[in-house]
Amino acid sequence: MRIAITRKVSPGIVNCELTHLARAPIDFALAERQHAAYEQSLRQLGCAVTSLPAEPDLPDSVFVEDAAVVFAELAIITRPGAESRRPETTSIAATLRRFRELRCLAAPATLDGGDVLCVGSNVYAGQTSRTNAAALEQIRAFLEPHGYRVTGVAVHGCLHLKSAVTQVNGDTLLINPGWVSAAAFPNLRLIEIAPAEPYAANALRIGDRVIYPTAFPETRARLQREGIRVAEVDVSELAKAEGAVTCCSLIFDDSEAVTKPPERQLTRP
Ligand code: CIR
Repeated sequence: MRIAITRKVSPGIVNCELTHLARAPIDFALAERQHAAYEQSLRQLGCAVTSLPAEPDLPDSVFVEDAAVVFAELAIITRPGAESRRPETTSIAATLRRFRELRCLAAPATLDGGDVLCVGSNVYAGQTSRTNAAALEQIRAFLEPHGYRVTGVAVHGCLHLKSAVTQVNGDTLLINPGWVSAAAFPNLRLIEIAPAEPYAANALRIGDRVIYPTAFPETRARLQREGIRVAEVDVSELAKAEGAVTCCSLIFDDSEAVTKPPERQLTRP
């Protein structure tokens, strides 16, 4: 079964971290409704949703993607680049340990899950203000023994690698070539976003569909012309917090789950 871990929107979201956007008023009640519709969309696409309660003291905690990266063999608990976000990992680790062996990043590494794009056994790690070279080394050590190839990718002008590029089907990426070089992804088919929609590269692939924001109709039409099936959601309020559709869930298959690990594997290195 496909599992989706989400977390309700924090009432503190008005104090979220912002890097590339100016602060704009967030309608909290609307953000909650939009998030509930997003969770419903995950269910409609076959996910069993584990929806964690809101964390009033952690403004950005709805963006669960940044706290972990889940692979078939293990889950990596991150050390988020923004200090205010580091406590978010505690409850995510407690949830994920039911499904995977855990590995934890340690200082000086910092990494946000939004910087990790996995395409088969290729793991691309964005080098951004949130994710550093020490993290790249640590995830390489966790993943290479399992046959993954980890490559650092330069990103400019946006928060995360997955603001600039995401996977929309088995061999196809949706990309903003202004923020990440297309040359970083040889052997993959690329669909470029519509130039008038720079934030349009973040799509959430669930099986043979993508969950996709209503805000980018020109890019949506490009996806549909390429045969990609789109389920639309309105995430206008979370977008003001620099969030998009991948950020609000951790998706994985529990048929690949391992038995609960012994305590020693949970210790930070
Ligand atoms: C932050 O700056 O950390 C949040 N306001 C937005 C995080 C969005 N996460 C993501 O794209 N993976």
